Amino acid sequence: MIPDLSVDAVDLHVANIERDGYSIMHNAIEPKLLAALHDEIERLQQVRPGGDIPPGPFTGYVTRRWFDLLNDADLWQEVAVHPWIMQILPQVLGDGFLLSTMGTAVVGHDESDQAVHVDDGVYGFPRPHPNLVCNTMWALTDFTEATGATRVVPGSQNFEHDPDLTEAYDTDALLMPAGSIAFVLGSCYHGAGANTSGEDRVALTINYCNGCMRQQENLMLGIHPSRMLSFAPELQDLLGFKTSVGAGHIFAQDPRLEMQRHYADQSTHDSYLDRRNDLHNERTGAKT
Ligand SMILES: O=C(O)CCC(=O)C(=O)O
Repeated sequence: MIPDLSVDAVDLHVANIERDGYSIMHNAIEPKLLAALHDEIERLQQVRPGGDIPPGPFTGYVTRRWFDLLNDADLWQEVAVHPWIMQILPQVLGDGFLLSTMGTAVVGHDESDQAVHVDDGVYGFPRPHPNLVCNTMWALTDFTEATGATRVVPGSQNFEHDPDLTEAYDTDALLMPAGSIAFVLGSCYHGAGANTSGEDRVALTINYCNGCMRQQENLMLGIHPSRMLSFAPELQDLLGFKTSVGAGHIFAQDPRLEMQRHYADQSTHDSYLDRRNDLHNERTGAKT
């Protein structure tokens, strides 16, 4: 298991995120997990070829994005609660923050750069506002200029407006070796770089939000309750199994109690998952 970050390291990342809108952690993904993630992405390519969403100008034409990952291999449960991320995010998003969406971003060769955007733009809040979202970009291969490292506009979390998606901004590349994880604040202007390397840039985007915001993926509906009850309590909390200030209760109690009464006697095997991959073409509109 990866050792905890020191208090000084946590403080440094929190300060970087506050000042620049991003921060990079090196050697954050242990070699065994890194290898297992590559194997899992190859498996996803076999069972749901090309990713879970159709090609498009914003999400990419040769970028493979798989979602709903907590219904896939067990290792995604480990990814969601990475210990260093869990140490840092309470100071960025506040206690009771939630997992918002988990996806892959496997950017293929010849993909052009993505429009510069913000991840908390979905909420449409006037700026400046408190931190609503923080993304974590997991580099499973090297992030270089050529592979299409995520590009950021440092300090843009303080800008008064969300970016104009048609505009070209001065950006810096988040250069980092495979095994690193970068935090990118939801209000920091950013986008994937163009990939001219001839190889895939393999990454995860694991995105968290403040506990009073709606999660981007409807995780509470997408995962069967009895399956969620089999997850570690820390992950259940991130899915919404605990109250955040006054939000998220049932009968003014910890919602976990009612979830257990309701679903604990049901099988953790969700039979829908047996045919979920077979519906891939129907979901993405892919021709068979
Ligand atoms: O893949 C990247 O480098 C950034 C992805 C991103 O920002 C997004 O898809 O919202």
